[in-house]
Amino acid sequence: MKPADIRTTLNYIGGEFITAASGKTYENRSPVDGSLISMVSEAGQVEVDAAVAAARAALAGPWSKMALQERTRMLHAVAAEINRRFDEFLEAEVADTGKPASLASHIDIPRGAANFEIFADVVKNVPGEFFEMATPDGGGAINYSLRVPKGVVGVICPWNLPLLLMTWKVGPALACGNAVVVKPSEETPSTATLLGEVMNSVGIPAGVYNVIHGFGPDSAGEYLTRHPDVDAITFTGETRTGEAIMAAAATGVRAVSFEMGGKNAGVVFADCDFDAAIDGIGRAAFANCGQVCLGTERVYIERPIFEKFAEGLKAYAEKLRCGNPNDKATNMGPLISKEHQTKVLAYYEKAKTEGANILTGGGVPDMPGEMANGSWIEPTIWTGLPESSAVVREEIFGPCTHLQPFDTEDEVVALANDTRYGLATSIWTTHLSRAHRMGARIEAGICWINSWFLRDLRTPFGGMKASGIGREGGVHSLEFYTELRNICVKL
Ligand code: NAD
Ligand code: 6OD
Repeated sequence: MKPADIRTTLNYIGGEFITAASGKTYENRSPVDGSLISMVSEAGQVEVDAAVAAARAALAGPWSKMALQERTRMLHAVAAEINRRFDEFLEAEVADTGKPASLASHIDIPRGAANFEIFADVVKNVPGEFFEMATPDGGGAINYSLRVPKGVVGVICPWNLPLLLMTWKVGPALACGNAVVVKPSEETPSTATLLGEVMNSVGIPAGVYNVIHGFGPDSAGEYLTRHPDVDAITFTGETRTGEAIMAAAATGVRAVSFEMGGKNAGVVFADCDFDAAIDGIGRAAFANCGQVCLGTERVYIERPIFEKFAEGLKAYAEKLRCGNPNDKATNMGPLISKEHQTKVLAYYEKAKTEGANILTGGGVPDMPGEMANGSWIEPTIWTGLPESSAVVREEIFGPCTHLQPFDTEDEVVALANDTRYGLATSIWTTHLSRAHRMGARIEAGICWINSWFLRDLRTPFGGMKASGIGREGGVHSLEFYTELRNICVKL
């Protein structure tokens, strides 16, 4: 691409698209072929201060005075505008991530719109609390609750489902009347920026939604999470990053909501609907090139069907087609970056040195032409590793999974729970009672039975153990994005 054709992705502060005062930029490169997508204007402390100040000012302006009906109408308008500009969002998301357009058009972009609709409806319909009480003088008293916005919310996002995960937090935050400063991942700056145009065009007041670009430590991410005028921080990303953000949030005792890593177990019983289990575990292991926090990197299979299941999953993996994300036949994109490819390949090597049996994959596919410069990787299935192996214990975040046979329910519960994480699980069985028993016994915030990534946005979403703090979704999001106040009236 010639320099004159290269776009600059700008920060969005107080309703305006801003170049950082330092003039610093960084490259946003395509994971498909390494080509330059845009130069990104890197926010410094000055821009982070400006974004937080713009958000604070918005809270003092028309946003906080706006009637709930009007605020929620505007959020529906945001959703409608995302849908109207669907193709632009799709193009931007596919360019940044390299994920197949067929996937992004079914999941990422529709959810970007739905995340505004659902939370607009939730806040309109959630009832308050009311308690009557007796008092010694016989007059009595009543108590009722009020929900008020938390204030300025810092939103720190990852790169795997950029628009979906960002709006999953911005939707409820705005529905509750907060103002936000979003720090998208440095890998995927585009759709958050495009959303700024949407906010302007539907008339969301300036400063309600702000976007600053940059990295984590010693950059925009850290400046935002350390900013004393940020009231609460919501974060999706790696557990290690969550630890750093929690330390930053300790100053000023700011509230946090964390959705973090996982090493999720899939459990397949011999009585499962076999084809449905292959399809479900196949998606859980390989969708989005394995870059889904809810994905399954460990599968436990009841011994009588172990060999058959392993063959079935191998066939599933070998049918996946890497390629241009805009080709209809492509159902597997690249990893997000060369850096992530190096990390995932290191686990592929470790699996070899630890003696894994490689059922399929284990390397980098040959890609034609310019795509040879992308961060491609083969979907990979291993068997035969000990449970103590780093490959079985650590989150890899790639299209890979380890298969292990089991004999009893107690055994598989112990295996599934032997992890510091607790995000999600999927259980495949037609035995009704066992399905419920397993759902209760596996330590995970989200349990799918005979399904995977089936989302009702009213349900609580989040992780146990090192996978998260708090729950978002439906009314649960209100617990984080509002302060609940009690008013006690003596009668
Ligand atoms: P990451 O933690 O590296 O980065 C996430 C965001 O945090 C980025 O915007 C980054 O710039 C920022 N950041 C990094 N260090 C920071 C710091 N010290 N202070 C402030 N901000 C900082 O995660 P990633 O690589 O972008 O995403 C992959 C990870 O996200 C995986 O571990 C995955 O499991 C997790 N994830 C979890 C969920 C969930 O719902 N539980 C969803 C998606 C992804
Ligand atoms: O569906 C969601 O709301 C959600 N937070 C999904 C997370 C996927 C992780 O990669």
